[in-house]
Amino acid sequence: MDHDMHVRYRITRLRTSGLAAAMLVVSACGGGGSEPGPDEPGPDPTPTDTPVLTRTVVLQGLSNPWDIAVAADGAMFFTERCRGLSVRHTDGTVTRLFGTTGSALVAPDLACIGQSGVHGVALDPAFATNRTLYVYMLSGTAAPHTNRVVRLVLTSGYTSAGSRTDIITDIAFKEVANGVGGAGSHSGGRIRFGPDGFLYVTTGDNHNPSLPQSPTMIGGKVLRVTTNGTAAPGNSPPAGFDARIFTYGHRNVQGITFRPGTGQPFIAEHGPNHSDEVTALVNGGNGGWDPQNRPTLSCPSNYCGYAGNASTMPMTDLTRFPNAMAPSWNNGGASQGMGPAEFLVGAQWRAWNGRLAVGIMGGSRLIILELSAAGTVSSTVNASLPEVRYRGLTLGPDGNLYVATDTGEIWRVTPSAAPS
Ligand SMILES: [Ca+2]
Repeated sequence: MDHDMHVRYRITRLRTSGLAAAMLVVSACGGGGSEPGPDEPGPDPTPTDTPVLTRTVVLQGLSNPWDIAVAADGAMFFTERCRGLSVRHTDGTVTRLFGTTGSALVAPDLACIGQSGVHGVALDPAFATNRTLYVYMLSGTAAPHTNRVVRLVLTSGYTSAGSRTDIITDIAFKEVANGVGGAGSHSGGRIRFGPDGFLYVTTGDNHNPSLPQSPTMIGGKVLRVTTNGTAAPGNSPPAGFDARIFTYGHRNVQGITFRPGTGQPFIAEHGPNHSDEVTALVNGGNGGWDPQNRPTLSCPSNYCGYAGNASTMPMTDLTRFPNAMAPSWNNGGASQGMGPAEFLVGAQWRAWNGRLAVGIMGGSRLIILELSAAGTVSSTVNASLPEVRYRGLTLGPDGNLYVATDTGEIWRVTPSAAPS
């Protein structure tokens, strides 16, 4: 009896303690909102309800919008694959800042070939004071073309861009079509600052069988660099690897986001004809993708990436690389064009607070993944949103999710509690 009472007491204490912690989180995320009055209920400290999503079309008629970054002052920066970087000011007007003719700063070397062109955009952690941002783009400055990360400084009011500095210039590009696809394939291109203040850059394998496991070529990798493009301190790839490499052995990573609470990076990458993967990254880890020639397969252009199945050409080859990072989720074994990923953060996301949103292009949906503490996916649900190709996802400083679609639109998705 005493033992049972003691157990009940402990459970009560734990619940009370958990409640207090949850209430603190809600309070911290409340943004200084008004206190509930004496007759009003306080906020639900542990919402378990699915949020109601309100979708607003912020921009339409765009040309392949690819990525979005929202500043604390409400300015929304976005890229269009073949045009460049623009900003939507808070009054709704748009200024083309960087890219093709008509931009405030023209990039004469900008190229748009196949899947490649202008991809990711990220704001400097000190953007509010230094108005510096970063863009991933395909450049024809050198032959062959290269994918680059370019740093720009904006004028006050965001009316023009200058001080262009190409901080990474040697990300490989697929120059020539081969037996498995056209030029410009698999360029990666999402860029995000982590909570550690360093810039993470995702790259692709270019349909080049050697890239993912190459120690020196930086395609098929996740890079972690300073704002000057040099290797961030603490990267620990194997000996002999380029010091900018954070993880390697990837196919075509186009989503990266950081888990709230732990800061661990999670990526989303396309599978070939199977196994889209979400993977929690470990510093120096191998993603286990190796499309180099396999004697048992018939591989066009010596690229085996499409030649096998989940057993003979796995996205994570634990036979060749027993220590590879196992995926958190593999899309049920399917390949539906997994692209962007973003953690949802804040009490306004109700039960989805802390869950991972993943955009699917071929499969035309937004998936919400619930993760265990260990990082494996414990449940999935499709968001109630239109069936389009989800190209870009960004959580704004206002707590809303911004979505770029292949139908040329940017949406703001606002969560709220269902009316009781
Ligand atoms: Ca993998």
